[in-house]
Amino acid sequence: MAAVDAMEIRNLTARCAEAQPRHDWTRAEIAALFALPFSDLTWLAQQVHRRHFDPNQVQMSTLLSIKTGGCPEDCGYCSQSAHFETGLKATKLMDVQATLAAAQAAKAQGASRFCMGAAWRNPKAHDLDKVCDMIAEVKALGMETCATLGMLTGEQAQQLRAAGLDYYNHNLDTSPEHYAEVITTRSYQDRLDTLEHVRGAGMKVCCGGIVGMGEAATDRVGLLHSLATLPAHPESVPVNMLMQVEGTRLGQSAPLDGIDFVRMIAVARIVMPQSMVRLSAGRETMSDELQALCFLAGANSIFLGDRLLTTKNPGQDRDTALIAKLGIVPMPYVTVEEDSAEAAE
Ligand code: SAM
Ligand code: DTB
Ligand code: SF4
Repeated sequence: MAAVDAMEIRNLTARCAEAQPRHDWTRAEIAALFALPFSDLTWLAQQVHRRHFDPNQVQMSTLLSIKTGGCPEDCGYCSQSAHFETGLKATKLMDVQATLAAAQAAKAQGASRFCMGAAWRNPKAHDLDKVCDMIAEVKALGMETCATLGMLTGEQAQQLRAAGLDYYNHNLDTSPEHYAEVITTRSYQDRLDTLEHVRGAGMKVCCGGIVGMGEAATDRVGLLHSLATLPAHPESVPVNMLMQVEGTRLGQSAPLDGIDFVRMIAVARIVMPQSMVRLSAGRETMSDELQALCFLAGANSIFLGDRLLTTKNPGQDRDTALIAKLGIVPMPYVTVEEDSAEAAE
């Protein structure tokens, strides 16, 4: 991407200092942010981050795959798609009690948010009833709840909200242009429709994407543009580095350069200043130094535990050491109710 001159850096800095989050970002502006010298970009991201968050606080979440594998969708990156031979064993939907036990263990390890993932195109009615029971139980532990279950209708979103679901994760994954290279069994518009149903039901939105899938730099611009121009920014933006899974269509993609990954985090922080930017999949293969750069660039949420859904995550020992080295403190959990009360004051 073309270099940015000093005048443009001043203009961008001024635009980033605007008090209200912007929803009118242009692709050209986002591309110009990506093209900033690394020091200017990370400095800008840090200023934006410190305006809205305590830079030493990182939110800790835990993931549990409540239904693994056998998914009818053909997402080219996914170990759980029935279209690929990945050696993964498909399972049935977990019991409510087993899910609750996993949430209790996650809480004991310091997680404040518990996210349940299912390998579905969309949930069936009887399965959704069971997931709603899980949500109610996890919520009763005093944890923030999140689920990712595929596409939802408006009614299903309302049912989840009524059960106490705080966040719904549904990613756009990549730019609209690159999307068909990654998934053919559901469209970009399908995903936007689900996001609208989640919003309509009054839940918080967790929506981001994956990098390192062989996309062009312009696709990373396009993904952040799609996210930052939604009617409301997702409260949580997971930035996943592709976990290369053998047997999947994208399993052999060229890895993304670490500095380009940090740029992705920094630009996400700048264009969605009030969102949690989540350093999601990919930490397993990242050095402590690369992760530290991500936190400096504005990432403020991670998944704890030695497993994401089906792939590896650093695990407790490595994370405890990293957290101690960087002086990171877990972000306290503010309930949705407390949050709304604060906003109303
Ligand atoms: N089946 C549901 C769906 O796709 O809507 C929910 C689970 S799905 C595994 C959740 C998200 O995890 C995907 O949208 C994708 O962004 C991310 N993901 C899946 N496999 C990944 C991989 N190999 N590397 C990085 N991220 C991945
Ligand atoms: C998201 O964007 N990243 C998390 C969460 N949402 C559900 C999942 C990452 C999954 C990585 C591949 C796996 O473990 O199967
Ligand atoms: Fe299925 Fe979700 Fe994996 Fe796509 S990402 S194949 S929808 S589990």
